[in-house]
Amino acid sequence: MYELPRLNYEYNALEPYIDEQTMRIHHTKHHQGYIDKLNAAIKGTEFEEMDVNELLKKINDVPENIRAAVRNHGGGHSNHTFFWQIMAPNASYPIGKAANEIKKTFGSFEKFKEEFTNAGLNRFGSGWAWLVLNNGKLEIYSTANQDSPLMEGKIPILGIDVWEHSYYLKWMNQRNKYIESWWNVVNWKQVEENYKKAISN
Ligand code: MN3
Repeated sequence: MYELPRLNYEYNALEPYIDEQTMRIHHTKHHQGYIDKLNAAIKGTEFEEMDVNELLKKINDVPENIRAAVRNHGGGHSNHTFFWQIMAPNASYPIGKAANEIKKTFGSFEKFKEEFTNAGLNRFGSGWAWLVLNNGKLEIYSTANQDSPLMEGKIPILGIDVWEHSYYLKWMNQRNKYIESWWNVVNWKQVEENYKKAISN
């Protein structure tokens, strides 16, 4: 059975960029909701003890009668667990191998930021924008709903939740303001960890 992971910071720690109430509801209601529904879907199956990321990599082996539930709620659990980690108060600046590779791939950090921001802005409806490692190369793209890059063999390095529940209380309809603000809380140390782990796979 899956459980809600603790945050490494307080609900108000990302203020003023992400407000306390949004963080609290997002973590205790939305993320918990995905976990509850995932647990209900896999109860009594061979998938009960599996790491959620391994489960998503094998999504096509999951029996059809629970596949949609695992896709949505397993994706939701994995994506949010990842999301809490790539944010932090007093966020650093891009560092290390990841920063170098970002510059190399996208031309400059500013170019990267622009492309990633556009991926989030252009995602119609609910979903995520991602920086992933795909066959050894960095790539920006977006997914719908709670689909995870892991489902298509890509490794997430950085990601932003662009569902309205992640910004509506503070920014209302202004997804652009939310994304602009979010850059202030990106945990680049974790991004570097994610990148190093991904390239050593
Ligand atoms: Mn969310």
